[in-house]
Amino acid sequence: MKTKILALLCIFALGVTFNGNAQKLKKFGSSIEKKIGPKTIKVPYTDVITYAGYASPGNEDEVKDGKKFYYIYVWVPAVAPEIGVRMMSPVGKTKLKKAIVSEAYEANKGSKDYFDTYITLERSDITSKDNISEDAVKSANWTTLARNDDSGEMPKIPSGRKYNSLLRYKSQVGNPTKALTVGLYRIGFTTFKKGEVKGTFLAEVAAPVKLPGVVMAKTIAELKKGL
Ligand SMILES: [Ca+2]
Repeated sequence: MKTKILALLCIFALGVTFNGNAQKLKKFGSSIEKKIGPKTIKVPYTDVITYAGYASPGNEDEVKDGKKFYYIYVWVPAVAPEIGVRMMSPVGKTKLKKAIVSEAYEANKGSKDYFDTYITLERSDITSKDNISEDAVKSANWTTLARNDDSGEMPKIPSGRKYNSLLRYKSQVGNPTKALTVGLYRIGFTTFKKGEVKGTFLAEVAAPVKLPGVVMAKTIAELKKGL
């Protein structure tokens, strides 16, 4: 009996340790704050799109400034007041209830690999969905609106460091180059360090209002299917 209790205690202790390191995303709070009693909370975004992927050497979309970039494309069909982007690696214990799960993630979901994430939010000069094509995307002008390396709001990576990324970008109404107008956007994700990127990741794009017709995809071909 004593051994049994001891074994149970051991399992319990192990469970606690695992949970302590488990990566799990909480609700994605917007920049809008609300007082609830003595606490100030960030009101969660109402529209969140989640993408689960797996980055591996050789499947990057572009090498820019020595960094291997992977892109997720987002078609924004209406003027948005704010866009939130966050990314974590590895996927860890986060539930993928409504996520878009890529084939690469499905094939590698058991992987323990992860990397130090780095995100960018870019807008193209493509403002009509009829003009979206592989060639147009390649030759488009891309403007970086925001970037983030490490965010203290994100779960720590398995080594205990706060290396995951989060950004919130508010539309600057009246400033055509900084407003979140209708158009094709992309999230660039890479590592802080230059070199190979390998591991599972979750990327989320979010808005504080329901934006009907938002399409998010890893490739232009997939994006066009959803338009
Ligand atoms: Ca980072």
